[in-house]
Amino acid sequence: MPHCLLDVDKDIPEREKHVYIKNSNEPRHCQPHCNKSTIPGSMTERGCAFAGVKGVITGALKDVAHVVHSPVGCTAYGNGTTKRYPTNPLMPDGTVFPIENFNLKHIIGTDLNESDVVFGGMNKLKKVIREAAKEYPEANAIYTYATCTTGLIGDDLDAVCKEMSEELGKDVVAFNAPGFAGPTQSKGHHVGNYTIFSKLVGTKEPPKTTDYDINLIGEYNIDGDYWVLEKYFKEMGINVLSKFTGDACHDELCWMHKAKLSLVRCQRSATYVAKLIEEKYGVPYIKVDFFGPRYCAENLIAVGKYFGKEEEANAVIKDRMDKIQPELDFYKSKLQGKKIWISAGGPKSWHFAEPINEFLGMEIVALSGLFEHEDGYEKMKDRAKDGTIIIDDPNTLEMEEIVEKYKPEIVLGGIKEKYLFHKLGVPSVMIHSYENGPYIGFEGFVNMAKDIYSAIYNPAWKLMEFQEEEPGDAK
Ligand code: CFM
Repeated sequence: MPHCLLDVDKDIPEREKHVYIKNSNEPRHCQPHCNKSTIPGSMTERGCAFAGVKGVITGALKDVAHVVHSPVGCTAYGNGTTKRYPTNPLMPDGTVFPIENFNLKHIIGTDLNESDVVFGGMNKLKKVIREAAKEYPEANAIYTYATCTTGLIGDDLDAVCKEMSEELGKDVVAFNAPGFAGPTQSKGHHVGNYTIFSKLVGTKEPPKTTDYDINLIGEYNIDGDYWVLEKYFKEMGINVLSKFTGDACHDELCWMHKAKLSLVRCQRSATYVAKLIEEKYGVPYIKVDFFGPRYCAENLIAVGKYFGKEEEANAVIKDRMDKIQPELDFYKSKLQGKKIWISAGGPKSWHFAEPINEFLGMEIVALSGLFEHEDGYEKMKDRAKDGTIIIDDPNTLEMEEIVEKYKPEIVLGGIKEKYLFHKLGVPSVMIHSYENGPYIGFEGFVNMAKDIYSAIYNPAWKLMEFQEEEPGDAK
């Protein structure tokens, strides 16, 4: 079946398959190929498996020291300052964690060199773990990470961590997701989930429990998203016992087996751990979506129903909708009919597609993902109208062509492509780490609408003039 291809992919069959144009007459299984290795030469924006575990799953924890077993490059890449995970210093037992002295933004590297690669780096890893424990005595645990180099030379991180846990008297955990372990960061999410489940869940007890305890899984508190949801749950009388992992501490992961219900917020990166907890400890889980007013309301009601707190859920919804409705109406009047491309890792592309159309009246012309799997592309497909281009792991040339052909008036994307779009004269708002977030929940959706509005209506775009290049211009 011939796909409507992008011109730049005409002679690249491996890429052609990753591009799909929504056509509701086609069978359900028609969708872009995904979760496959990027082809050499394609300028991907994906992250590696190590980025998936450290940059997504564990980096948000407030009281953990991270030791990256690698040459210095991976350490620079994994530095937490690039990710916006704010944390509150309050610990579950009411004490205050000294975040200022600790600086969770730092990671500690083993700085492998050639002789370590030849003779093995395990002794160096031990030395660095000891140094980390000394440098950050407040850290309640130390996590260490394999990387491509240590994966290749075969250093046994588990053995080192076992020895160091005994020596230091605190949890030292090995995350074995060397960069090459899978095609994308998604493999690192997977390893992170299994490691946390097998090494930590069930090893500690919470200071107290209630009948309304939940695990909020796959919520990383990007630009304060978790704090929005936390308020809703508090007002409903529901207690977040553990977060996985935004604004969380190490111990919370260890007592996730004690909750009454798990909510899975990011279903790509964290459904695994919820399933494992259900299988072993009988804690049921539900997949939830709090992006956009309608999903947020529906899912708060679902959680409310589970705990017999539907009325409380309705009260939260009414209060927030009353507050945001006038602003929503304003932004809709300004954004109605504008064309938009949503380009996230995967989940946010399907979370936001319908709300942006329903509440802001915008027309989705393109959806894309970096590491999404079949189930996620199926959702993108279900939520797009015919003719929408759905593309997996787009490269720069493809992005340029999509801008040219589909003419989005704004792209929701990441920092890696933001300035590419700006150079093409198209405003771009960061949907990964946000501009002026949080973007979740009722008020979060208004924050996003406001950022989209100010980006599109910024008078700077009128000043851009495009001149056709004359042949011979480039000297
Ligand atoms: Fe989940 Fe996320 Fe996302 Fe993600 Fe990401 Fe992200 Fe994302 Mo950027 S955990 S999959 S690996 S919702 S960092 S907060 S925005 S690509 S769609």
